[in-house]
Amino acid sequence: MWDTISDKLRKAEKIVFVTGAGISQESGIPTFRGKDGLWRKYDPMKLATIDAFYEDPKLVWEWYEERRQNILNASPNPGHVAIAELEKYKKVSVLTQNIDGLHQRAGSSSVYELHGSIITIKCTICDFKNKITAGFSQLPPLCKCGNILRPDVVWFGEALPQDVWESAMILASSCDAMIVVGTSLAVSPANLLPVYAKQNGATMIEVNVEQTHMSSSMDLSLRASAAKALPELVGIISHF
Ligand code: BJW
Ligand code: ZN
Repeated sequence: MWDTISDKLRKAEKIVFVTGAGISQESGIPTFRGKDGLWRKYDPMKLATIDAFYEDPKLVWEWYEERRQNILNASPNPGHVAIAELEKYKKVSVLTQNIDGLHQRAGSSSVYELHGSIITIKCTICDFKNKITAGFSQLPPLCKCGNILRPDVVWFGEALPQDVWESAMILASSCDAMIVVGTSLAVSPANLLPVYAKQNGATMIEVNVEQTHMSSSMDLSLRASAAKALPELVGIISHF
């Protein structure tokens, strides 16, 4: 069975990775769900919805600033690096739910940020959007128009950036192989991407330290950490 799968992976032209918080866990960035997950300590409805933000923008900003500092001090791990390396051999796209920018810092050139980015801010009212270049003198920071700025991330109940989502659906539906890494697949609509790939006959691989509801639908489900499994997997795919 392994021979057939590795053969299909070597022959695949278009490979899509769908990644979640688990891929950055070994870079020291906490996941959301699970025993050390952020949602054990914090209530998502008090931090990751627009209502929560308007209720207490300072609290939400403090949480994002603490996470942003941790992310800026973190480095891509061998899992991120392996995905970037695969670009030497295949057409690779990365559809990530992560806001940490570590795929780009590892060298991946085709990254679609489904849930936005922690290093970008946008205005709650006008069209202003920019990269964060320095610390803030006050929280919440204010836009030139006088209104509150917010992190450019997607909270519960908000739509994903439409252009990113449309590209992600097309890439998922047309890839030869999809590798799903470090996501619980608990959050929609990102958790539909493996469904689209499978419906279109892609070879499906999962890398996760735990089982997910899609593990049994995979051609291969590796119960291993991303930093350990991805360099091995990429080695097999790129070994002609
Ligand atoms: C390892 C590992 C290692 C660990 N190696 N593996 C009821 C009310 C309101 C909304 C809904 C509702 N029911 C359904 C919804 C929809 C909602 C949703 O799905 N909710 C569910 C939770 C029930 N979705 C939305 O609201 C989305 N928008 C939407 O649907 O819009 C509709 C719309 C259309 C048109 C107009 C308007 C609206 C938006 C979802 C936004 C999610 N946002 C967050 C926060 C973003 C910013 C931030 O980071 O602060 O995104 S929530 C959080 O979950 C974050 C993540 O990207 C996302 C996914 O989590 P992920 O990555 O899977 O992490 P974990 O922790 O869950 O899993 C980690 C995995 O790694 C585990 O499996 C581990 O085993 C594994 N692992 N270490 C390998 N070393
Ligand atoms: Zn503004």
